[in-house]
Order: sequence, then structure tokens, then C-alpha cells
Amino acid sequence: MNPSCLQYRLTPDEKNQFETQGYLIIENSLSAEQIAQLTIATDAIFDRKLSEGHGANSNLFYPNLLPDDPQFQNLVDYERLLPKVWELLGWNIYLYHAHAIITPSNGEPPHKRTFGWHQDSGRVNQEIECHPRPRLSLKVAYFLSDASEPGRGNFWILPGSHLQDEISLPEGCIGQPEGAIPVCVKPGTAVLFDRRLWHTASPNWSSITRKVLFYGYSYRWLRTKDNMTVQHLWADASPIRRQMLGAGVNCNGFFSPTDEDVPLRVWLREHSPTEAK
Ligand SMILES: O=C(O)CCC(=O)C(=O)O
Repeated sequence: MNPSCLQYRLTPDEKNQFETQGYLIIENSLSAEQIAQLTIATDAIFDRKLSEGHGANSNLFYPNLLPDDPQFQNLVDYERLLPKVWELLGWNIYLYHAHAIITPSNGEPPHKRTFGWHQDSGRVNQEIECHPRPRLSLKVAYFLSDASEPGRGNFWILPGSHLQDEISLPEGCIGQPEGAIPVCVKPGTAVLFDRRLWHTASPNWSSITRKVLFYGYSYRWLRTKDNMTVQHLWADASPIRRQMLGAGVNCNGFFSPTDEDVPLRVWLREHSPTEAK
């Protein structure tokens, strides 16, 4: 990890935005070249799925993204975003799942049906006994397509809802919760969001296929949420990327890590000691 990545640490305003609103938008996170290469890799997945019988107008949720292409692997420890992630979660972290969601034009006229509002992590929300629910993880969503206008399969959020265990949904499943907004962003934008932020996908009424890559970071003691068949990548990965890809010395080290388990902490001790605690 090049120490120049430290220039991308959270500013006080960014930290405040994430803590109070539960999300943060970082424009121009990817270069035009990165967007182009990642789009080629994402299109290749969609084309393969079409050839396997996936419907051209059906949304594609594609988990275990990383093995498909080195371009996807390069975002695991991406210098522009990883410093923000470790500042929010600390150093005992890894990538616990990563998926692409491709939303082709769904060809429907706009309608007012309530979308699928949720917090991430499924049963965690019922089975952990505390209020507010613990943060545990966050996602970085990299937008490859232009979602700068509503109606383009936007990611929708309810800003500031991350400390609420419940939200009120409109009566009769018509409309969205009060205060909800579509996240309107250009290609190359990264959106970080707390897993507790109430959010949802939405239909795509435009002619632009929506393409987004979601990278979920959590603590090393939480198990993976997709198959994450990335162990073959460990040998050639840098120490910090290896940590992000789930490597560790032994099981106890996921809970009580030694330096060998967490190269990120070793690196921080040298380059940003206050964050190594
Ligand atoms: O596709 C979307 O915009 C929403 C994705 C989502 O809910 C998630 O990754 O947790």
C-alpha cells in the first residue's frame, strides 16, 4: 500500500456525513479507464449469463464477483476507498462479500409500488439484542453506468435512517417512505453506506442498463456472505490485499489477531500510528 493513499482519508465533513446520514458519496472515484475496463468485465458476466438463459430484461445479481477478473480484484484494496473504510471500521477488517448488480431496462412505465426496503445482513437484525443495531459492516458501491437521473434503476436510500430499527412504509404498498431519495450519481462515483441504512434497489425505466459493483467490508470474525472463492489469489496478493481477501494464520486470529493476521495494522503503525490502536 503506497502511503500516498493517506491523502484519501476521510475529511471531518465526510466523517460527519457518514456518521449522521449513514452514507457518503465520493465522485470521480474511478478514472475513465477504470470505468471502461470494469464495464467490459461486467458486460462479459452479463453476456455469459444471457448465453446460459438469463432473461435480457431481468435484473442480474452476481455474487462472488472477484474471481472473474483482475479488475475486480484491484478494487479490494483500492487506495482511494480503503483508507475511508478502515477509518470507519478499524483495521481488523476484510471483504466479506462482493457482487455486481446489473439492472437492464425493465421496460415498465413508472409506477408507485413500494420498493424492497431493507437493512443489510438478514437475521443479524433479529438475532443481535441491542439498540441501535451495531454497524458491523459497510458497502462501497461503484457506479459504472450513468445513474445521475431518477428512473435509471437508482439505488434508493432513507438518509439518516441507520440508527432506526424499523421504518414506516406507506399504506397499501404504494409510494416510498417519507424522506427517501434516489441516489443520482455519475459513472465513477463510489457510494459508501452503513449496512443499517435503510435502502433498496429500484426498477430501471430508462434505456441505460444500470451497472454497479458492491464491495462489502466487515470484521474478520464475521463469516463471508457469499462463496468468496478467492483463496487461490492469496499467493500473489500483497499482504494487505491478502488480509482483505480473508487470509489469516488460524481461527483464533480472526478474533484476537497477531501482526501476521493483520498486515493492515502493521502498516498503520508505521504510517498512521493513531489508527493502529
Ligand atoms: O441494487 C441496488 O441498488 C441495491 C443493492 C442492495 O440492496 C445491496 O447490495 O444491499
